Amino acid sequence: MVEKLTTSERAGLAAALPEWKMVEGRDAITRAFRFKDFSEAWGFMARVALLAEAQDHHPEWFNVWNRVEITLSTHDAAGLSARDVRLAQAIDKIA
Ligand code: HBI
Repeated sequence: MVEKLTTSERAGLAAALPEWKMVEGRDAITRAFRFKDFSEAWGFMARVALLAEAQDHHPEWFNVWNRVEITLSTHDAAGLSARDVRLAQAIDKIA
């Protein structure tokens, strides 16, 4: 069982992940990305997919042409965990 983030860990989220927002009504974080075109968006998604697979932690995502929206939550924890923070930070490096 994966542990959810503690209250004090959550207090540091805005500083650690300034581009990510809490999803309303859900213990999850989300970020929207916009690229030049579909090819760039898909290239980004391919890189995130490999990263996610390597971390055994997978995003919920949505793509239309040059837009990609990613939502992260840990199903095994029924909420946000350190795994989400780790993946979000790695995604930020790719973007
Ligand atoms: N991805 N976002 C997310 N949350 C999980 O709990 C999760 C996952 N990918 C794989 C995974 N868990 C495995 O540990 C198994 O539970 C399938």
